[in-house]
Amino acid sequence: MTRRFANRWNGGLTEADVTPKETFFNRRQIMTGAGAVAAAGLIGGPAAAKLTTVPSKYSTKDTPNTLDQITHYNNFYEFGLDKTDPSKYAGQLTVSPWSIKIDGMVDKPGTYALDDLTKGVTLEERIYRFRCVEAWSMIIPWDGFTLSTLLNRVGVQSSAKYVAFRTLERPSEMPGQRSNLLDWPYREGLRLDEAMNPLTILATGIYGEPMPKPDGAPIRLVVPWKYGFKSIKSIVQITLTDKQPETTWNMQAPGEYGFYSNVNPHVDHPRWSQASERRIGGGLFAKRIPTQMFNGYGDEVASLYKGMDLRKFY
Ligand SMILES: Nc1nc2c(c(=O)[nH]1)N[C@H]1C(S)=C(S)[C@@H](COP(=O)(O)O)O[C@H]1N2
Ligand SMILES: [Mo]
Repeated sequence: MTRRFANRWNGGLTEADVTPKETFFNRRQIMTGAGAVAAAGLIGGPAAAKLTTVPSKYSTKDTPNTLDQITHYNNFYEFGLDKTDPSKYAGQLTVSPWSIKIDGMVDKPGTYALDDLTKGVTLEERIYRFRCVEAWSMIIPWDGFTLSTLLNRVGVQSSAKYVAFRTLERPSEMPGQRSNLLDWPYREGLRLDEAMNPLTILATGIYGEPMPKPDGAPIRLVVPWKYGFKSIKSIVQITLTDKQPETTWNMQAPGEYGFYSNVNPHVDHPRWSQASERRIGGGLFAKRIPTQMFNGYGDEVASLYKGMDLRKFY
């Protein structure tokens, strides 16, 4: 497996080097439920019981994808390049105990157990559109809480302007990290006002189940108006800083992936159009859907970018 990664590594790898596996879904006509996903070892952690969540006013009305689709068509390069690799290899990831180091420009830095960070927090169900830069999309019913809840708990200092995130680095359980496929650990960042926006959540589950491992157990970011790669998985570090953070895909291919990465049908990726998308589960011949500015969340977030040239700040 390591060899396969090494061979594919050519210094110019991009997020879309793997063709979407459309045929995969044609083979998977029988949709299985949460039970089958749990049985496959993809949902881990002590909280096997259903989580209690309240519906959120930010949810879309679109019909969600099935849990089976949501856990078998993933980008999680720590487990391989193929969309089906995370469903095959993420089961081995230990997600309990889990802690997050919070540092930088905060009043209460420290390494916090995940249970302590989420104690007393109400989980909301957020049904969000999720749009990948490769032009596929899903509708996912996340369970989570606003990132601002956590940031307010630790106290953001007035000097902070950005939030940086890092994923777990554990090659013994993450086979993709045994090669230099990407510059590990996976890194992402948001401007502080983006981070504090009520749409931005830390998700800990899907469909009332603990976060499935292929989707970034036990806790991952969800930023619904940005391309999928901004939504970093399996977070172990959150740093408040006054400098724009390095981000994995921007370091990998700066001409293709910028810091902002807002969903924008008018700004094409250098190698393909971003004007439309293919909904996962719609079948091979389903019509493509026109992509909406800010993924349809313009009312909530357009004001964050007033006066900015989004062609320049892509
Ligand atoms: N740590 C980590 N986070 C990641 C990725 C990754 O490879 N590693 N892939 C990103 C990309 S490109 C996408 S589209 C989404 C996919 O999320 P999903 O598999 O839950 O749909 O996760 C993002 N977060
Ligand atoms: Mo993506």
